Amino acid sequence: MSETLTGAHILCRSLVASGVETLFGYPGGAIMPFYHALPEYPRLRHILVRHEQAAAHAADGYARASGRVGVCVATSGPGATNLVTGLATAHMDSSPVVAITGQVSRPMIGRDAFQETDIIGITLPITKQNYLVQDAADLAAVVAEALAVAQAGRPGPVLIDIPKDVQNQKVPSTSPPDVGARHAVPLPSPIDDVVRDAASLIAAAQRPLLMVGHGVILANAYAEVRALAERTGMPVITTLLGISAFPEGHPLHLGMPGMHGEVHVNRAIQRADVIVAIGLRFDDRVTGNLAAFAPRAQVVHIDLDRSEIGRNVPTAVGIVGDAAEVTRRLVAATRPRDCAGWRAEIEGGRRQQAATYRGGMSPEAILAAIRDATRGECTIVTDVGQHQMWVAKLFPYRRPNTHITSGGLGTMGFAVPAAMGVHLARPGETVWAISGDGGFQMNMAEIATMVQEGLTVKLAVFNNGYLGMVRQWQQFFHGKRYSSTPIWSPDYVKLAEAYGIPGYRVRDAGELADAVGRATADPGPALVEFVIEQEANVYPMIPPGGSLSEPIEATV
Ligand SMILES: Cc1ncc(C[n+]2csc(CCOP(=O)(O)OP(=O)(O)O)c2C)c(N)n1
Repeated sequence: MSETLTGAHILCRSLVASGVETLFGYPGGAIMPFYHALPEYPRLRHILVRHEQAAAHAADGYARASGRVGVCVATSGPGATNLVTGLATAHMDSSPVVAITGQVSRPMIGRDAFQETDIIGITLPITKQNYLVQDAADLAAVVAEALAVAQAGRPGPVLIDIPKDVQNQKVPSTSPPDVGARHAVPLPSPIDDVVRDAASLIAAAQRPLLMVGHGVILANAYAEVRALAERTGMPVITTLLGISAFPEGHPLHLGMPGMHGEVHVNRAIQRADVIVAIGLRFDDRVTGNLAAFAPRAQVVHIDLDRSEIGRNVPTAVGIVGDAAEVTRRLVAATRPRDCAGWRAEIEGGRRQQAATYRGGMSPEAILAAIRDATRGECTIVTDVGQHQMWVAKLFPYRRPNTHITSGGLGTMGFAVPAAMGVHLARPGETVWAISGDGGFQMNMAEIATMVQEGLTVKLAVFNNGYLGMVRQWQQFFHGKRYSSTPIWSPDYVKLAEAYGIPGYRVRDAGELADAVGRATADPGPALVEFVIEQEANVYPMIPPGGSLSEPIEATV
């Protein structure tokens, strides 16, 4: 006779069977049967966050850093809706997250029951798939499928909504089906013809460029992309989410394109005759005005998601497939060349660039201090705003996948909780969460989670007293009317003290090395507030909707 189990136990067993080790969550009425079963599964480590949004971001950070699925848990109603921003963030950045939500019991669904919310309806557009589990007998299969779907092809979030009575329902236990193979995405074949077409375009190009996006990180295609660049001599551009997919400091690396891209990078795009784009979606922050984007270039677009090919930018050759596999074939189909003249032309432009930041507590000096204290061996998680752009442009990422940020949704409040997930995925790594004073205040309650759970995250707050990036737009485009952007902060050193962690305030560049060094060396979480120039700007900047050819540059 087979064993009888509750839905809650089947859920726990299925998670264990799928190799899940870490859950980020917050309990409540409709998910209590699951939390009741959980202590019987010591292989599932549950991290109690302070807000469900943080659970979703932490699961996202865990997923991005580990390449495995990140799992978050919440109760029905407000618990589930608090996950929404995190799921939308994961959806936009193709991060494999599975959210498990409690739901009111089946007979109460549709009656506006206490804490009932249609989370399936709400998350439909921001998940790859979602499930309302109506029978505990389906749970093992649903969990296995949800985890497979989250990772299959282009990764993304999946939600499983489980009514409370289904968690309590007793059914004969079944072993979870092996669904992995069903969701594996085969490389469309034959692709050799299109790869040959792409190789001929590269061979004939005078000014080819390689644009590298997040898909290269997701596909672990670092070696292949580097081989392609080195074989063809194509200069390499990394998008915001592609940063750390190609070593900064490599002679072929140019930098970041788009709204805050360096002038020589955007100029190279505007002059290029062939652009080979791997694992990116030509976001509007990258292209600026699409009509004026890369006017001379024929585009080779390699992406796992067929719907991205030709979506924003007309494509001469589209190749649907895994970035590593396609790039490997492309390397084999290309002949060695060096593009020296083209690179010299671009480098000439690079030298003309003005230094954009004043001395003292410049972002350069702060990031140099973090680089020195960690010897560059750290993972940096950024929030959203000016500091995000400074870090993207100035930190010398050498190791793959060591820059994690919310690119697509641009979610303030992401860095602090996501960094907790990164730490759990990479326990031996130094993890710095870098935020502005605005975004930090959105999720700083998670310091309590770090202390309670023993999570070592280093917290950097760039304090300019403003919602800096919005203030910058107000300065440039709204006649300097700083409407609702000055923002007060608590005393961060005392805040750190209240949580029982070391806190440092740095007002002077001379104090940087000491504070950053101490914070880095501390065995637990530590906070450093950097008091920076209030009206520092991120330069250059393409005005929203403008052409990459028309940057606003620093005048200092
Ligand atoms: C959740 C959320 N709300 C609002 C915004 C709009 N926004 C983008 S950048 C920014 C300012 C960020 O200020 P701060 O965190 O202090 O960072 P800074 O730009 O000063 O580095 C705002 C409000 C956003 N991206 N996310």
